[in-house]
Amino acid sequence: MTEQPSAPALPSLQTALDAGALRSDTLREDILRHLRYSLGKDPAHASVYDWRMALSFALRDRIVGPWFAATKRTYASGAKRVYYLSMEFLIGRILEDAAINLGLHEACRVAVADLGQDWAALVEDEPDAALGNGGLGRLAACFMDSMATLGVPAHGYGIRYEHGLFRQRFEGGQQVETPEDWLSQKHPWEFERPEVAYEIGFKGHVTYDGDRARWHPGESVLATGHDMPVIGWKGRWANTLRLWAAAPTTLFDLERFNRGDYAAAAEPEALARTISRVLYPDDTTYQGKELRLKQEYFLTSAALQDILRRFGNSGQDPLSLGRHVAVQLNDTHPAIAGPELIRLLVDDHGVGFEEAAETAVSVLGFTNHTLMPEALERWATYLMGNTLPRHMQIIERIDDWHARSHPKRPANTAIVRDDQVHMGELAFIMAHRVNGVSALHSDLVASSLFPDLAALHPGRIVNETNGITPRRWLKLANPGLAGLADEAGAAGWEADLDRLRRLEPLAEDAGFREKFRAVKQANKARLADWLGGGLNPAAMFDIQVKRIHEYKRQLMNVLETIALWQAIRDDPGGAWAPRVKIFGGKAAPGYAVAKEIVRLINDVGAVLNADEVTRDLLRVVYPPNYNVSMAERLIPAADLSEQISTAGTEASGTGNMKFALNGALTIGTLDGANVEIREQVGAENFFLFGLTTEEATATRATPDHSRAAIEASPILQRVLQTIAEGRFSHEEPGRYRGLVDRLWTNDHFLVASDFDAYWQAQRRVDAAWHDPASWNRMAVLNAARMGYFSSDRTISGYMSDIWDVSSLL
Ligand code: 26Q
Repeated sequence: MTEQPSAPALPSLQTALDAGALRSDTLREDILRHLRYSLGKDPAHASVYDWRMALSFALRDRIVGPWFAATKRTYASGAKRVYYLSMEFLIGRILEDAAINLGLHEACRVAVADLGQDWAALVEDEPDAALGNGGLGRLAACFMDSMATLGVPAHGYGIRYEHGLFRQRFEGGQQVETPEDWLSQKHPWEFERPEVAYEIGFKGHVTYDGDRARWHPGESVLATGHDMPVIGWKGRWANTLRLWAAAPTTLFDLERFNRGDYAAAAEPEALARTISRVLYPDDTTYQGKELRLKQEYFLTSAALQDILRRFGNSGQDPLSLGRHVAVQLNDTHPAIAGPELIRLLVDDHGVGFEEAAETAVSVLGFTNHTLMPEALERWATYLMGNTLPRHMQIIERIDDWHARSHPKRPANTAIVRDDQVHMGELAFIMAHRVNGVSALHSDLVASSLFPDLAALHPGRIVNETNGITPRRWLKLANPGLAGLADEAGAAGWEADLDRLRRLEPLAEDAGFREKFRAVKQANKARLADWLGGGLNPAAMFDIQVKRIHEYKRQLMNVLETIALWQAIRDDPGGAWAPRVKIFGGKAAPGYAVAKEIVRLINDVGAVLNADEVTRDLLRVVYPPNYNVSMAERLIPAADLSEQISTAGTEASGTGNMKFALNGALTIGTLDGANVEIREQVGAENFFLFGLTTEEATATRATPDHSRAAIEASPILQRVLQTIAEGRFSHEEPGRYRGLVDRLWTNDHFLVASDFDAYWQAQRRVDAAWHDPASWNRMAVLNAARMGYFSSDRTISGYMSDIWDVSSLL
């Protein structure tokens, strides 16, 4: 046997569970200390806000130890690091999640109660950190949680938007947006880092010093870092989410000021404030807005400068960057990273172009989240050339380099074509791995989105099916079910979700099923209370919550709701399964069709809920302002999960996973991760309907497909007739005539073609509901078989397939 040289011992990790920290009495003293010294409040005069702040600071104190220890170990190990670049992090509330990960959930309850306060009230006082639109941003938040749990040395990089996603209200059933204002209160989970600041340039011109280019930006702003620690399960590891806020570069101001150009001197300040002011609320149609491009470059440049500064401190050769650093691009939004990294290497470090390009490719990975052509980012060359003149040159050089390395490449693989910079092609060419987010989606990325680039770069496209963190989406959201899983022998599922398999045999155990049912029932009763309106908690809670999009087909759901209402009215004594249809979700402010669907749902709800004949059997509820914290209330109370997108349109979906994990049954199409969920839970425990991707493509190509489908469906015909007559819009009978006309003539998402299959599947759901033992057996099996969809599994896949990094635990 040969003796292995022993590696130097790494600094030890300090977990949050170390002696003393778990005790509620020390926690209570720390809360009081923070109330007094950090907030300057006497307990007698402290508000809920004050108590929440004091508790947050006391918990934050307990994160700092593990956080420093993890940082020390990362430096000492010299291990490869991961950087996750995302324009969105949809985090939600932090306090309770931190308490759970620290193992202090119970201690918090006790300490807070000892102080005469209500834990739930403190938790609910916290505003959501809503720095994202939907699935892509929430995925980034789940990934941060999993990377901290798995001990991956990682940073997240994002923008510290002053205003996150808008707040939604309904006025006369119509969506009204108001600004979100999460930073109006102090944000206790961040540390401002005024010393971490980088200059970010825009516009200007390029000069040459020999063949060395020099970019002279015409404008610049400072990116300043704000760090949020992200603590993993049991407090064994913590990473940093570094969010950039824009600030004026004062020196620049002064120069202009001294020239007497006072108006111009004020410009950079205004520009700076704008850049991190607000999250773009559109996740549907791409619009070539200059401010959006500036935001994307702002994030990307600040992150890469920070990464290179940290790497440079270690004194290594820039060409070895790919061995030490992995940078993941969350969609194309930070895809300017390719040209920016080349620029920094070539212009600032004197590296040759080709070596720089190869280095960049070895560092970068690109995740695609959408196939929809209208959502793909493209920038007009004049806008790119004007905003980032040096990058435009580099992009052309990359295109040239790629064309020369692949002399037979088809014209449509070019980054610059039709006077536009195609960010998808740029990201693909500049990344050593490109991944889709479900098996079906990754196949479609290769076969329809980038077929020619896929052929030029075999092995580059991989699949990493999405996942969700079981800490937030089971333990925090559904303590009843979490406790039952522990009790029933699956303890430890938080870090090993496959352990839920141990519940599988209990699906046959009537006693266990009864406990499982009781948990669901309690969750439903709590939700019914919160929603108000005297909902029947014994009714089936049928829920569709997600952004409002034509492809997600909330419209098909509301049409089926109307059909069901008509069927019940035709036969009020029938054996109907009582249902509460719950909708939730925001429409992008500029997406008129989505807003029309929002209004229709509300209009239909108003009529149906007032109908004495049907109101005990069918209700429609649409609580406004769906967000992460509302999801935590709704999902654990769901009986039926609606995942009904047109096949081939939803990249993955992650709500679908949250529902099934919480014991809801899915009615769904063969789209995104539904396919894999159905494989895992078993086809017999999933209500499948609808066209496949291939069938959908073929149907779309058939002239008059929707007319044929409507004419073949008396049920759908009657529904459309009723809407067109103004039954749900008495004061304006023509309100939905356009919507109905479009279904007849221009039904791209195949609502009509899938309607009857959906209706039939819903009737199978009704039948199943009438056999509670069988329903609950299926529900148990759904939860028990969802282990695969832990984001810990997803991150393990990224670690081995894309990043080549290992855990430091
Ligand atoms: C692009 C340019 C300009 C302004 C905004 C945007 C933009 C912003 C957000 C484009 C797209 C998004 C968000 C996309 C998104 O959320 N996609 C979802 O990603 C999830 C995680 O992978 C998947 O589960 C969903 O299927 C997918 O729709």
